[in-house]
Amino acid sequence: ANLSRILKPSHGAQELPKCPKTSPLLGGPFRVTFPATLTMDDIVKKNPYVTEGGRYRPPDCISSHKTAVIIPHRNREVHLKYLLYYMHPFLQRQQLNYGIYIIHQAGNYTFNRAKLLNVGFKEAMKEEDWDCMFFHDVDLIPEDDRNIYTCDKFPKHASIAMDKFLYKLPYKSYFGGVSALTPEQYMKMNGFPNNYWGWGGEDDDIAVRVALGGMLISRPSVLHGRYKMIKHGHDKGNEQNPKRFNLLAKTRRTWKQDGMNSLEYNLLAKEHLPLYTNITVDIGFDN
Ligand code: UDH
Repeated sequence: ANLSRILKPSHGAQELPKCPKTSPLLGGPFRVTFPATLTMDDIVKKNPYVTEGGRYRPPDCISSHKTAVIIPHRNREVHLKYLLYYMHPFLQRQQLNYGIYIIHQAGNYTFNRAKLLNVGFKEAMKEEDWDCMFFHDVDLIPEDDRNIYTCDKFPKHASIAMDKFLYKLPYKSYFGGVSALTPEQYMKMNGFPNNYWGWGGEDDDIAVRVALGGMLISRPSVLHGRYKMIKHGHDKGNEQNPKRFNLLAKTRRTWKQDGMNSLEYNLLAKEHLPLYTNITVDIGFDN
């Protein structure tokens, strides 16, 4: 008898086929609303295949994509709830292996989005060999299934058509909101800057670093890269950064010294919650 047939496992991942190139589960555009009574528990119940830490792999096929979604966060619990409500089913319809990480800045010092994203990259890569990192503001909800959460040949800016900017790029080199890089692309630009405290500038710095790393910016179709921003006011502890223009003028001279290779922080907690991995971090303050 054929030995391989005898030894064939009766169950397990080996028997699953590869997922198709384009997921048959994709819809097109969908309407984003914010149901008032929604709870985290409702979201858990709606996502039975999501495992501890907010991980998922398709139950019926082998995905060739491993995407980590990295979300910088402090004091936006309501936004987080709505983002998770949409994000889990959205990524599942794309048939991706994925994990969701919330990088929570501890304490009341000035917020630092880019440094939190560096921490997210480092901590997520310690857990898994992700092949694509989506850096994702908590208040941006994708509105079309064809906005595929995989990486491109170049760093990708995904949130190119936000409702708040009338579904257009606000300016040509805009790189804020949602972007996606492979670990190789990320390391090529020494990650993101650590020294932008407060609101503004870090996204433009990142765009400059992409160019300094010898890369271009990739974008989805303007029909697909659509996002709804959850309306909010200015956050306490994230006031406009008056130093941002000075910092931005120096990026060319500083990027090789400031970034992943100079990242320092204190990990306070890592929790594998039902819908996401929560990383609480002390990232210090501006000095
Ligand atoms: N973030 C937090 N907590 C904060 C500040 C920022 O979680 O206190 C995160 C969050 O993921 C957010 C991202 O950092 O989506 C970017 O910050 P932001 O939302 O403040 O930036 P944005 O440009 O808003 O979206 C600027 C304030 C707009 C006020 C408009 C009043 N009409």
